[in-house]
Parts: sequence; structure tokens; C-alpha cells
Amino acid sequence: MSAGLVAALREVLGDRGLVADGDDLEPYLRDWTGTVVGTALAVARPATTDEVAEVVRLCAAEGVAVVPQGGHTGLNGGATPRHDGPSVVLSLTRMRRIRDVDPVSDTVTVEAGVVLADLQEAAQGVGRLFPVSLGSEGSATVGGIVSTNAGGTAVLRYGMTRDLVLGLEVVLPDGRVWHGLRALRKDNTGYDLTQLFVGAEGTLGVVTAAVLRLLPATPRRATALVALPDVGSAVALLGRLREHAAESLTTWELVGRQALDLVLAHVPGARDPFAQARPWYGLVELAGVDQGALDAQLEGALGAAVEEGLVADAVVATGSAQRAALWVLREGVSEAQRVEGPSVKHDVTLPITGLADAVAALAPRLDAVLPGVRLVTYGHVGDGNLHHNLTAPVGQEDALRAAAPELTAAVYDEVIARGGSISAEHGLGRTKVGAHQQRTSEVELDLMRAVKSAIDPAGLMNPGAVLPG
Ligand code: 2HG
Ligand code: ZN
Repeated sequence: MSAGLVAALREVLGDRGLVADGDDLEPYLRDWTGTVVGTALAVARPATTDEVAEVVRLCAAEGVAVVPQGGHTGLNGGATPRHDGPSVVLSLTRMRRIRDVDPVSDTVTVEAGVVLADLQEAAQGVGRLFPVSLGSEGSATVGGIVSTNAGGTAVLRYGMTRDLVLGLEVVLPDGRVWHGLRALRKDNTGYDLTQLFVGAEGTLGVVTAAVLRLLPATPRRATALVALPDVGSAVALLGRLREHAAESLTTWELVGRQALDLVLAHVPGARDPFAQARPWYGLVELAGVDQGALDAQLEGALGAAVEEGLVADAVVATGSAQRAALWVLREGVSEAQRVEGPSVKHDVTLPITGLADAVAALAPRLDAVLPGVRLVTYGHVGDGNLHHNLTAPVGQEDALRAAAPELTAAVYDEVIARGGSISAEHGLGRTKVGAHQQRTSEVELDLMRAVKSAIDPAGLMNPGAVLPG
């Protein structure tokens, strides 16, 4: 059966569009973290929506699962085939066409394989902004950010990817194409099908193209790194920033000392701008069109914060090189922690009012499970979304692996008890499905299962992601 399917796929896609040999398959079968590894009969690399539809139809006819994959930057194994039956990986990276850029309706129509950085550049080319901003934007693709409803470092101002999606083109599990590429600001025609596919992680169909909103360009920036005595100060400072900067506030990110130490150790050229070590750091960025106004807003907010004792030290970027040097201290954490060794990742949100207490409660709980575990906390404090990523005490990687389930349960139980979510911006993928099932009401799970079985009754679209396979 598999040889027949591979031959049929080759017929449709040609040699360029199919990977079917052991070594060449490898990179598609291992996720970015290196911890989720799967198997597949082949990787299909279609170049058009029609080819995607044909691949899906052929796989459906053989009862073979389809696992859509984009820029391969996901962190929860959502695009890595790993289930009991046979799978074909469907890589969208050859679908890289920007079909339309419309600065009158302020929309862009792009195919799933367009890289986020290229999309940002296309928007810039017509004097607009596509505001989703991620550390992995040089590889992450439109299909991936839509399918995971990606967040990033500008959510505070612009919302999640979901808030920027107007229409989609989707290949359904039976191979039909839903042509939903509407560029409408208003469309009240019943159920919101577009939003159903956003964040569905390829479990309901394959997103092949999207109409996305563009926003006014914000070419001027004011950026600062501040040293903070505690997380409560970061939360209080958000208030000051809102008061002084209002809608130009774009980024308010937190970096814990352990996270900064990893960046300083592993990212070439990274350096601590402060003379004295502090427990927490905040990166703030305002963006707009009037440099003088932005500088004044930042100064006003930081001045108020210093007076209240919220800020221990601050450095304001004086040019683009210094701005980039400050950003590295935030965006370098993920890669630096990967270089340090294996880690146990958590991407959680809490109502921001209770954030500081939650962080304070977490450290002793985790230390009781694995004494000396390094709690690398950082992320999008303005959204109440922190990453509590755990690195082993030096030399104790095996102990970390053994303790991982208990450590994760401690983080999630704390978060749920405080009214939070166990996945803020990375999705459930495959690695969080069990934890989500355990902590979600039957009513909510029933609704999710009903949607899945209505749209994908054979269960062949990315099985094992979002819901148990
Ligand atoms: C970030 O905020 C990303 O840097 C990655 O969401 C987080 O690597 C991670 O766990
Ligand atoms: Zn993040």
C-alpha cells in the first residue's frame, strides 16, 4: 500500500515535490527542540493548492494520515508525525507566493509557505506593517503562525495572529477546497469558519493561503531595558507605561536573571549593560511615527517608575545598534537555553493581577521536586504570558528527564488554580494534549471532539495533535 501511495504522490508532485528516502526525510521528522521524533512514509512538498488537495485526497483514499508542516519552529511537536498508523508529512514551504498586497484595503493575500520575515518586508514595501513579531520570524511561515495562532512580542498592542486573519483558503480532509479568502472587515454570515481553522494546528484541514490585515507603519522606536527588583514591579510598570505611552506601547517583556545568564553564556556578543546583577529585567518598546513624542513618553513612564521605586536601573537605546543589542538579551533566551542542554518548557498565561504571586509560589514548589532545578522564566509579561522553562542543575539531565512529569504537573496545577491557561501562544501540539485533557471540562472537550469529528470524521488530519489520536 505505501509503495503505491508514494508512487502516486510522485506522479502528482514530480521528484522535486517528494522526499521519500531515509536520510532526506530525517529533518522533517524531528522537531526544533529535538525531543519529538516521528516516522513518515514520505514528505509531500506541493507547490499549489490543487497539488495539496490531490495529496490529501490520495492519502484519504489509503487511510494515511496527513501532518501539515511549515517553517519547523513549533515547540510542542504539533507538526511532527508521531502516531500509531502511517503518515505523510505535508510541507507547505514551496507555496511561497505573495498573491496580492493591497494598501487601499490594507490587506495582503499570501500562501502558507511565505516566511513571516518576507511578509513583514512586503508590508513595509507599501508603507504598512504586518505586526506579528517572533524570535523565529526568519523561518516561521504563514501557515504555521495561522495554524498555531502565534503570539510573540507585539501582542500587547496588536493582538494574536487570530486578530489579523480576515480570510483563509483551506484544503479540507476530504480534499475539497474551501475558498474563504475574503478581505472583509465585516462579515456576519453565521459561524466564524475562518477563526475555527486558526489555532486548529492542522487538525481540521490544511491552510494553504490567508488574507491578513496590514496596519499603519511605525518606523520610529523608543526602546529601553530596565532592571527590576521583582515581578510585581514589572506588573506595576505596565500601568505606568499605559498611562504615559497609551497606544504606542508595543512590547513589555520580562527576562529573569537565570535567562539572562544563559544568553550571556551562549549568545556571541551579548553583554549585560548594567554594572550590578538584578533578579529581573524588562524590555520596553514604543513604536510610532514621531521620535520626539516616543522619547518623551518613555522618559515620562520611566521617570514615574523610578520615583515609585519600581525600577532599579535603566538603559535607553540611543540608536539601532544599541536597540538590537538590547533585543538580543530577550530574543536570545530560547536558543541559549537549547545550547545549555535539554529543558522542560511551559508556556502559560495568567490574569496579570495575580502574576507576581504565581511566580513567587512556583519557585519553591519546583525546587521541592528537583532541588536546584534552574527556573528560566521570561516572556510576554504585558500579556500575562510567561515561559517557565526548566533546565537541569549542572550535570543532572537524567534527573530532569525523570522529574519532568512532576515538574510540569506542579506548574500547570498552580496555573489552573489561579485561573490561567497551560498554553498561551504555542498551541497544544502533541506534547500538551494529555495535560490539557486532564485539566479541561468534559463540556469543553465534548465541543472540541464534536468539531473534529464533524470536519474530519476519519481522523486523518494531523492525528494526535490538539486531541488524542
Ligand atoms: C519566546 O517567547 C518564544 O521567546 C519561545 O515563545 C519560547 O522557547 C520557548 O520556550
Ligand atoms: Zn513566547
